[in-house]
Amino acid sequence: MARLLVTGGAGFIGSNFVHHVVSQTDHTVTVLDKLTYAGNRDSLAGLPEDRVRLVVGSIADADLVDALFAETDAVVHYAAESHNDNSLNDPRPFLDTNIIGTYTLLEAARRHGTRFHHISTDEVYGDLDLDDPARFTESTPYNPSSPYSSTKAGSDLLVRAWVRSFGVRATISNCSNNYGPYQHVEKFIPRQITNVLRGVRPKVYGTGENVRDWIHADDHSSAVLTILERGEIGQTYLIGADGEESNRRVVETILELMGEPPDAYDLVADRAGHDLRYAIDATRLRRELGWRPRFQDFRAGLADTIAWYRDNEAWWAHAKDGVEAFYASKGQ
Ligand code: NAD
Ligand code: TDX
Repeated sequence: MARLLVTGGAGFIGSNFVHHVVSQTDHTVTVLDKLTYAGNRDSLAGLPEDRVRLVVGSIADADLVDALFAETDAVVHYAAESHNDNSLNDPRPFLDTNIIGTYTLLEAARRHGTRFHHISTDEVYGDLDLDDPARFTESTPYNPSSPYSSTKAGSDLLVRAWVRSFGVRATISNCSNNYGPYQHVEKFIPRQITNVLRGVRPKVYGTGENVRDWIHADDHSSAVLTILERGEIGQTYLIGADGEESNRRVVETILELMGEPPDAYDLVADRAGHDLRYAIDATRLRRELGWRPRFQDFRAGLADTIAWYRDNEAWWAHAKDGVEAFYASKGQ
């Protein structure tokens, strides 16, 4: 049994990780989450109170972070400003949380000698051409495109420097696009599912040919737990489940699964600097740590996700109008 500190544990992937830890281990979890617009305490509802505790606060609050590290065996760091479109609108919170917040945690890890796992994204590697046979590996050079991905790249580099310069016991993982329950309606898949539930046509940026490499959030969680338990200190592991799909195909599948004509969507204004394609080669994680994804059938995973949003309107309804007003102001 270990005492875990999970930053950003009231967000999408962090809350999926907390559910996974509770069901698969006997660890206790303290969630440190600022409950920004993206955090939701309801994502932790129903978890046992003797194993999961929510502390509302910022990862950039050095005193609070120090006190929590003093009672923690290992930290899994999910907290971030996570949405590319928001980072194009107002980059500042991305610097404050993703860079200064990560720095604050690393300094505490250094003082307390705490095992630290840093959650990052494949977007740090930039993008690939649609017909490029290459996929990202752990040695692909960093080339981020957006304010969001550049701050994630910066935070990864801080972790690497704190490992080498100060001996912090850290690992890093860079994962592809996640889908599943508890994802904010600002993101692509929940936005389109909730649009269809509201009788609104899905909105696809540009030509819709952009490709993302989808993984179920629960598979991301099992990979992170594997790295936390057996990963080599100082190493980076890419996490992906061979799930490349164009945005068009994703929307067509959602429409089909929801009983609508597959062409009942609109092409809207493109995202500035929109990355074309991401693709992950997760060979290291599979070979060295023996990890395997459980959700191999994207269509079935999407059907489960649609059912979750249909059954949990109270979880997302309060955020929907504000998100759509933001997109409408940009012609999206
Ligand atoms: P999210 O936006 O759903 O959740 C982020 C959480 O962090 C929220 O609960 C928010 O309240 C909290 N937070 C924000 N600023 C904070 C601060 N200063 N202090 C404490 N808590 C704060 O994001 P997500 O999609 O769950 O992403 C989680 C992590 O996974 C991020 O680091 C992201 O870069 C990474 N990631 C996401 C994806 C994806 O597909 N969503 C893929 C790869 C990696
Ligand atoms: O309405 C939309 N229409 C659309 O076509 C939205 C919201 C998005 N898109 C496109 C943009 C992307 O090509 O869909 C794709 C996915 O968009 P997002 O859900 O915004 O994700 P992305 O920008 O790919 O980044 C996600 O994966 C990597 C997460 O938000 C990041 O946190 C993670 O690092």
